[in-house]
Amino acid sequence: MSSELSFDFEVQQRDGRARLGTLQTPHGEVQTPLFMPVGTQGTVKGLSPAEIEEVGSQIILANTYHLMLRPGEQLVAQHGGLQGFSGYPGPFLTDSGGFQVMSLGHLRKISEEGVIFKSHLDGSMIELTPERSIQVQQALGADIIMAFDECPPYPAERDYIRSSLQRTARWLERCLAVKDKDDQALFAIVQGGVHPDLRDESLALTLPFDTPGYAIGGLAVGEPKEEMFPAVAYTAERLPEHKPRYLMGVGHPEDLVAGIALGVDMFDCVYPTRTGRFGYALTDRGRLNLNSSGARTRLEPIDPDCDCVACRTFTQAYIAHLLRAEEMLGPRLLSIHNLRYLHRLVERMREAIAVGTLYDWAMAWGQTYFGSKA
Ligand code: PRF
Ligand code: ZN
Repeated sequence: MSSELSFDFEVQQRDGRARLGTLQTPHGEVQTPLFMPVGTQGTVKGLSPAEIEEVGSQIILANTYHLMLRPGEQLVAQHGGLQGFSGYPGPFLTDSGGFQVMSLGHLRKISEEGVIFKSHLDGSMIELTPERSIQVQQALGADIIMAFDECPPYPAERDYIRSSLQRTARWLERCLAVKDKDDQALFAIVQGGVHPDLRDESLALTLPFDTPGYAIGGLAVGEPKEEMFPAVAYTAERLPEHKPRYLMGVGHPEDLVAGIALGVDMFDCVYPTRTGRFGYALTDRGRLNLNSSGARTRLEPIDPDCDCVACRTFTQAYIAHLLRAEEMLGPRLLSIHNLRYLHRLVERMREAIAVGTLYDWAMAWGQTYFGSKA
């Protein structure tokens, strides 16, 4: 196995199970815990690279599935990778593609070899295998690449979850066998649904590969939160102390607060940008609907304590007007505000971890966040 050059993770401080860390990547150092905006097509929808930096994003998630289909990984490679292609100079992480094949629903066949699916763009049949996923992710050039895994839907039969976590471990071995670039860190993905014994089995099959980071996959796929959080807690506390832990596809504010308290270091989710495009703003008092008639006459910003350009410059009434008039600045401003909100939320938690007050901070935050909805 190749050693990952210029990749390093250090835990600086702990508060309960929560950790404060630094992750060194070839394109810069990032502070954990962190939230990654989703840039599926090599762009965080609607934001320029300068705006992505201004809201406080440290690393962007891009998708193997979409970029291999269009424009093709070779064109990205001709730009020197995702940084040269997108103009965003910082670190990237790419997801491996299997999950996107499943969630886009064009899956044709899944076998030991890999998945065969119909392209959502032109209907052609495409094969994605562990080897091909790594080849594409190497061409895209992200700092962190993900193992090719299988994420069962919820609910799924125990036997199916079990055979798929075993297959995911065999696929991990195939991913590592073809990986031949040492400037990318490959993270393994632990599966096993919400079942502790299946999480144990996945951990036992995965940890011997000693990858530089681990993802908790297979959650936030429709299971109730009362089942998700115990599975996060169970898995996170069995992962190595000195490696980053990434909870895939999770990113509602309350999930970040709980996940960080349970020892997770990295998150990604389309939620802040998608809900922003739909006209919703995230705040400490819950989610604000700017499509509502009430918003049209509010002469105050979304959040007077927020330092984003939307809150520093505009009233809610103006943003509500933009949405009604279908002006593209509206969804853009809400995407900017929502990303800034999540990054600030995580920043506030990093500060609380640093001084050992995370528990009190989280209780106070929860009272405001949930209290105003009751
Ligand atoms: N595997 C991969 N990507 C993912 C997931 C997974 O299980 C999830 C689950 N929420 C989101 N994205 N490869
Ligand atoms: Zn704001």
